[in-house]
Amino acid sequence: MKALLIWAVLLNFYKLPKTGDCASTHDQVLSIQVTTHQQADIVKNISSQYETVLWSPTSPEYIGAHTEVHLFVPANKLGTVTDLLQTHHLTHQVLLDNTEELIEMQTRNESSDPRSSASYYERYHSLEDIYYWINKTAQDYPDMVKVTLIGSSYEKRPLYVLKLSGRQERAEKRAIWIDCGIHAREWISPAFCLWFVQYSLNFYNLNNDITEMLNSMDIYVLPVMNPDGYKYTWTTNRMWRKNRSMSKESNCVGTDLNRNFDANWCTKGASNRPCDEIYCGQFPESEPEAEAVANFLRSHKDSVKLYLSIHSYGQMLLFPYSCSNEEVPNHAELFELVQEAAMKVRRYYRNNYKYGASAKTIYLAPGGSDDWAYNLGIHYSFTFELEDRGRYGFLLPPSLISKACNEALLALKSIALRVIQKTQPQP
Ligand code: 9B3
Ligand code: ZN
Ligand code: ZN
Repeated sequence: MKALLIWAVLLNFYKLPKTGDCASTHDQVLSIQVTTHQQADIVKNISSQYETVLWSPTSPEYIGAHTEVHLFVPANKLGTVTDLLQTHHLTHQVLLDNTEELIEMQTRNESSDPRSSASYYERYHSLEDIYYWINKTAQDYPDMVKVTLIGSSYEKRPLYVLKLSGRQERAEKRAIWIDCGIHAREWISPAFCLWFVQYSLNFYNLNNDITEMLNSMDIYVLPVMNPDGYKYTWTTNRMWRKNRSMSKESNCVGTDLNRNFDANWCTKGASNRPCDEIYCGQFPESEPEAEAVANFLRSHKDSVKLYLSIHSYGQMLLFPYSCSNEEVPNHAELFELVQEAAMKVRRYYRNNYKYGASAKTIYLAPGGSDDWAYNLGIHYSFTFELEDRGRYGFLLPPSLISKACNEALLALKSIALRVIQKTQPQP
């Protein structure tokens, strides 16, 4: 009898925090299972109100009848949002029950760290710190690193590219381009660029793959393509995606740099409304960040053989087209490359990456940098979506940086070495 009573009490206590009207005191990320078109409309509606931020998919228009939706909900709106979900028979789980704590953990100790220690690469860094790191890296490896200014952001911050070169002189060197940080909140992306540069410089002449890569190709690395947005995620809003340009027609800020390139620009999968997360901008390359990258690639298009853009999250190795359901002429070849890379990641890290043409693997979306680079003539063009699949999403803890970067590095090396073989200059 007594035991029964205790059970009853325990069960009730267990239930208490789960009931819809008892709002959490923390900002949360919910995973919502949509199964009908009517539910899709409800979730689209919720996701454009209540100060929520859609994590996945990127825009309400990508929500369909069978979409798993990841939605950030601020603490003071949780009651309202979960009530609405219940009313419409939408099931949900709490993915993250306290995002403030996670954010705090990712930004702690940042300014006090020794900038050379190995653990430097297992933390996230402020924009100021990354600028310092760029300078320091160039000074420490004067024979292998050159820094070039390729333009500046809307708020006039410099866009620096590191050019990594092996110590072997070769005529007519081919090149690889890697950009990180197109989207501000995808912090693992700049972290990967730093990781990659550090790895390349440390293991040149020690690891065969990286040695071969640097001896046959120059590697251009843009660590933060969207510095204004990145800065904003550190100071004001961790969930920010776009750049920070002001629009003339509206009070909303920011253009999606990955919708601003001239590849079926602003057709289905992008938006012409400045308030939207996938706003395409006023015209192709209207944004100084996109224009700077496009100008650089146009002037290096004969040497650059491999284009790579790093994003998160979702664990995918993608190639063109994203802006059309059409297959590119070398679809089969690109498919083989990502398939092999994903297979290696599965084997060595026991982790699954999806792979394929973007439009079919993720969603139809125009104006992306990889499609544009492909049409420019860089026929090995890829977008990587790094870890994870939604456990932490954009708030991947620092302790998981090394695994995320190592597996992406493995995929990159796999693809790059193949491209080196395939683009061997004919004597
Ligand atoms: C989008 C486009 Cl437009 C592309 N060409 N390649 C990849 C993507 C997916 C990323 C995006 O911008 O939405 C995922 Se964050
Ligand atoms: Zn809180
Ligand atoms: Zn992205």
